[in-house]
Order: sequence, then C-alpha cells, then structure tokens
Amino acid sequence: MVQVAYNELSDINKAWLFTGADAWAFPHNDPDQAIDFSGFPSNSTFVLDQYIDLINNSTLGLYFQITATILSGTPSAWSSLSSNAGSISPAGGTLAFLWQPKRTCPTSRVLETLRVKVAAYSDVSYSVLYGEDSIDFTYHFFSHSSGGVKDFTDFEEGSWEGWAQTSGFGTITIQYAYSGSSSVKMFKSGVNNYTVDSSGQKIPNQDHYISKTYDLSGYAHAYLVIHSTRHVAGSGDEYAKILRIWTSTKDFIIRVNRASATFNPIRIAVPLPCVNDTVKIASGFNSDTSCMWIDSIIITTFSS
Ligand SMILES: [Ca+2]
Repeated sequence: MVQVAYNELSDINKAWLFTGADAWAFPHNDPDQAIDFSGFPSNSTFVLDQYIDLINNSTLGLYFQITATILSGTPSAWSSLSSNAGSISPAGGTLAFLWQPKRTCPTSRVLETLRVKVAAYSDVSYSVLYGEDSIDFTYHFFSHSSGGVKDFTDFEEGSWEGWAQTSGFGTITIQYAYSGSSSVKMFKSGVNNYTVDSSGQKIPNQDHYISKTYDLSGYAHAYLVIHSTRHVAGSGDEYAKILRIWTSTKDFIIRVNRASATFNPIRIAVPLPCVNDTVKIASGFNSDTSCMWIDSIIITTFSS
C-alpha cells in the first residue's frame, strides 16, 4: 500500500468494508493487532477496543450490526463478539462505533484471526439485509518477557539512547515514569500537532516524531511495546489521545484510553514488519498540559 497520511485519505479510500453501493465502514485500527500480556494475571480479560466508522449515504435509514467468528484460535476464550450499532440516518449519517470484543489472557504466545462482519439492515429488528462485508483481524498475543530483547529504552541515562527526534520535538523529563524516573514529553512549543480528518478523528501529524532504525530481518515476529501516560483531564486533551506509530509500510493510529488516574501508565503494542526499517512515533498535542509522555520503549523478537 502506498504510504499516504491517514487524513489525506478520502472516505472511499479508507472504506475497507462496503455494505452496499452507498454504505460503508472502515476500521480505525490496522487489522494486525498486538497485545502484550506480560505481567497480567492469568484470569485477566482484555477488552480490545476497535473503533469502526460507519457511513450511510443511502436513502434509507440503516441499522448496522457487527459480528465476528473465530477463524483460528480458541473460540471459548472470546466473548462479546456481536454488537448492534443501532440506526444511522440516511444521506450522510455517520457513527464512530466502538466495538469491544473480549478475550481471556492467554498463557503463551498465540496468533488468532477473527472474521469481522459488518452488516447493514433496513429495519430495526435487523432482519431485512441491505448489505454486508467482512474483514479479517489478526490478534497477536505475546509477552515481551519471553521474547528476545532487540531494544529496551527507558530514557534513564538522561540521553536519547539512540532515538532521533525532529527539531525541537520531545524533551527528556524527570516526571511521570513507570520504569525509573525519566520519560520523554511528546511536545514541541508553539505547535498544534494534529489534524481533524473527515471522520472527525484527530490524527497526529507526521511532522514531529522520534525515530530509530532497526534491522528486524530474519525474525518471524517483532513487536514494539510502549509504556506511556497522559493527563486524565484538561481542556483539549483529546488531541493527546491518539498515538501514531509508523514505518515505511505501516501506519498505526491508536486511540489511547483515558488513564484511570492521572499519569497511570498505559501499554501499547504493535506488530512490526521484520525488515530493516525506521520506526517513527508521534502523538497529538496542543499545549504542554495536553500531551503524552513515553516512559519506555521495547522491541521484542520471536524466531518462530
Ligand atoms: Ca523511564
């Protein structure tokens, strides 16, 4: 896929799912999802947030329904796979629907694939089908504690530890740390680093970022794990809600949930292509009270 900024894509470009000639859906997240379960109790259940934008350009009111089947994996470990999104008005109605499948914490690394179907019905009882389409999501569950350590950066040396940054972006600060006492404040003075795209989602720009080049060729799987935090509340802090991680072939746009307490750490993981490439990380921000801090970055690898 040609690398184009998310906010430069039209609705049709983003629409991976067509439920009719004039009704479609696109998922905000990449179909390759990674979940690092290191440190989680075995009785944990993960809620895997997946925003799906639904657009109705037809002349009918449509009712959307999300369902999923397990193509590979352990069906009994999954729940909350079906969800009714409700009605969307005709002639341009939209909805950013939050689909939240659940999965119990695995005990070992596993890749599981779900076929996610988005169906549109023209009646409130979801019986008259207007159209449907599906997409396969692959969930990579792994523990960074059992993988090889390609990189561990915790910014505790007071240096960038090999990470580059665009001019003026990011400051190593002694605050909001989960490991040690230092973190990187993802901020540049006087800059608003976000764009509102056509779906209303706020997307970090690709102008300001930290980056590092890795040779991951030869590994079967590699994952980037970030421990970050952000403010609980604050005017405009939703700009700091989106973390963007990209390589030359991938562009992950991740909504970071609001921390349950200010500066509680939040873990984010993405699968990385196993090639020699540069990883870039940015978040949205608009002032020094509305930004993210990155406390540690791990790249873990698996040979099979
Ligand atoms: Ca740290």
